[in-house]
Amino acid sequence: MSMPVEIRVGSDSDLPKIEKVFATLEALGVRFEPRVLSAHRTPQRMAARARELEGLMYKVIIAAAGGSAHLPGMTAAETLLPVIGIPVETAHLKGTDSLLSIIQMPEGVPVGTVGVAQAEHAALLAAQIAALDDPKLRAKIRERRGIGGAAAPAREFVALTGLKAENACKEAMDLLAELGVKDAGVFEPGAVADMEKAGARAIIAWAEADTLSRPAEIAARTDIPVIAAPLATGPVPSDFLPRLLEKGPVAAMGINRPRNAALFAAMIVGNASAPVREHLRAHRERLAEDVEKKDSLLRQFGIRKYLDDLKK
Ligand code: RP5
Repeated sequence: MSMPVEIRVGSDSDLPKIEKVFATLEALGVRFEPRVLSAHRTPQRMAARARELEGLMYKVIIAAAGGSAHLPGMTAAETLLPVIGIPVETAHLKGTDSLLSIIQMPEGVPVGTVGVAQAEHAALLAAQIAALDDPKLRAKIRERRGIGGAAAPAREFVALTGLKAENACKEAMDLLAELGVKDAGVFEPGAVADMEKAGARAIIAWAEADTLSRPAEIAARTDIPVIAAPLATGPVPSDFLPRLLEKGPVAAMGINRPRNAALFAAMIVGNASAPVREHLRAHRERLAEDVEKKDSLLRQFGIRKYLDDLKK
């Protein structure tokens, strides 16, 4: 039997805090491998293991960490599998530190983040991703979550929803096409049944200050993994991300990262499509080349000229 989920924590002190992950996956009959791999204390071991998982046919990684919680992001930098991050609650900052460390990833390397201590949401998301081509497991998840009916079999299709976010939709759809995802379409947020009928493999739900609960409302009606993509035009209040993540299960991106939402959706599609995974690999390589090019120009011209050019 294949092992679809790896669950990694930065310290064994995290294990009791995410116990619901294990209980939920056990109840659904989803196999998993738990590991203690620290981004800071065992960086090489953590990275080497992350690089192996794709070849071992894993489908998704759950990574939990607290405080300066770099494990999910550093794991995501080493793999093209979708990574779900759980911010562990901390004594002094109540997990706000963990949440911000995990969610605000740079463009190119998304982590699908759940709310602070939302271990059950992380497990459900992982199960939903692992179940996309397994009708029996999908039915079990829907039953557990109290979702009636059955979705059409998942095809290479990503649904996007949230009509106010037209630019974000275009950016994400362009990137999905570039990554070789065969089909994508925009729906009204209430049209969850249509997204299910269309055989969506992932749903990208835009959320703005006045629609922060929308991704979770959609997620409440389907077992298709929902990617919550928050958009803002200026500084946001401190409860912006906690409100986005209050309910679920949703895999949230950082603020104003529509391309990361597309990449995360493509990673889910990549579990069932070798060409999409190859496009993701090439995309990741281009990002690295771009950084290397900038570094070599900086060394060539020196800091003064480089800064002058940047300001032009
Ligand atoms: C993080 O630091 C771990 O993931 C854990 O949440 C936190 C504390 O680790 P310990 O000091 O308990 O090992 O990296």
